[in-house]
Amino acid sequence: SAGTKSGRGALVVLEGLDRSGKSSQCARLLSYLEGRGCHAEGWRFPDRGTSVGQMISAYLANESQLDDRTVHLLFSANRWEKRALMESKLLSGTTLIVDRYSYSGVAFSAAKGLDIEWCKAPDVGLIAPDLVIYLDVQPEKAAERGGYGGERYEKIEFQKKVADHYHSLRDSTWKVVDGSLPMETVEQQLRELATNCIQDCQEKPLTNLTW
Ligand code: 2DT
Ligand code: MG
Repeated sequence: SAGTKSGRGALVVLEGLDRSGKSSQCARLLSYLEGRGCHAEGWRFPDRGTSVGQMISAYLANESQLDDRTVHLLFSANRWEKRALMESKLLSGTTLIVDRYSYSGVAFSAAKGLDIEWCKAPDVGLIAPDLVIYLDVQPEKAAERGGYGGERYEKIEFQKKVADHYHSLRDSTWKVVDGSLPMETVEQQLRELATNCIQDCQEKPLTNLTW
């Protein structure tokens, strides 16, 4: 069952625009899995707790200015600095529920006009997710949800471009969930997707992201 440590953990990523409900759904999914005796942890990127993460956080708060390519590479470095820990957690049977990953990295930087292949390159070799859940919410609807927090990127015109780039990144590991449905409905869909994924990948080797 999902509660045994017989195999490796699953790498489950949630993606979506700002205010799409990712963070709340990650928390709900995590407590559900923990309640079922599953070894799981919630992670998020950017991880603002490292020194690279603090540079990113200052940039997002408009407290510092950084060149677009430079900040792109910092976001990627922020995933690379967590790769070894991520691998050891997964191999020891812990499932990781991750709020944003490389897809945010590419979609947000490409929305600034950077070349998409250039954006993908630094993340090649990170651990490939077993499942990417995209919470699909129209940019207009997301903006209505209590507004944005005032960080860089939290502007509707920019979010529309991000949504287009997310769309072009979809592959076979993606499941698109309608994030405008009631919170409990979304939660139920995520429970099923994650539970199936955890079962399915117990015996599968980890693979690297190749795009
Ligand atoms: P949060 O609001 O989820 O903390 O994200 N971003 C994120 C990027 O531009 N590149 C990345 O690689 C990642 C992981 C998305 C803060 C903002 O950072 C953006 C929103
Ligand atoms: Mg945000």
